[in-house]
Amino acid sequence: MKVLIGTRNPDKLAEIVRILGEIPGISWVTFRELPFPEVEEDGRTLEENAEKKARHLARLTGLATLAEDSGLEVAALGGAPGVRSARFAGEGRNFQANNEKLLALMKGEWDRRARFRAVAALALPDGRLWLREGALEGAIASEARGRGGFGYDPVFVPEGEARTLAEMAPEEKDRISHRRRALERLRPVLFALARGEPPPPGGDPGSA
Ligand code: ITT
Repeated sequence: MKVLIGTRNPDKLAEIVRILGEIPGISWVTFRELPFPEVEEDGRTLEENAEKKARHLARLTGLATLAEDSGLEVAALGGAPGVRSARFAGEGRNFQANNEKLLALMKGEWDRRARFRAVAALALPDGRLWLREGALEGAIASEARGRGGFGYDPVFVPEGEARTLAEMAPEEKDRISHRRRALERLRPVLFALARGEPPPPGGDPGSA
């Protein structure tokens, strides 16, 4: 069974492929083999955007599609940037500008609690859909540190850690990440579909 990984963000794609690894009976298709167009992310929640991306690309390509929407929720900012994380500092999706804006807004703020959230969606061309969520709790650092990862990793310190995610090795981030947690919850669905067994519940046919 072919499964399209419906992200055009190469950093995210690398993490998804690393986390899911090989699943017998599944071959991954990415935007490199099948350059699909960008899906407009106009939902009010990560769930809405993940579902929209997965359903839209499954319809367009005729392939089972795994998409994911993720974001950083900062308590002192009322949950911002949240669903707007990619474009926090403007349309250009500039990671450094986003981090600078966030650190400026958080300057002098004592409540530094934050959480990464990821919602993974798997859509089949027949309209069935599974949504699974994962989160990683932590805090916003006082300055950017580290060169690994992407996005807000240099300014995010996971709970119980002193280092930012960007200071960790990729495998260390993968062990605890919001993305990991969401994808692990989707793995049983992928396994079952690949084997032709009845998949776990949650395959809402919705409006295909
Ligand atoms: P696709 O829609 O093509 O998947 P995207 O980058 O636009 O790519 P999102 O809309 O889900 O993806 O935006 C997620 C943003 O949230 C991402 O650009 C980062 O700014 C941030 N983010 C998500 N996961 C992250 C992580 O693990 N580390 C750092 N930042 C992350």
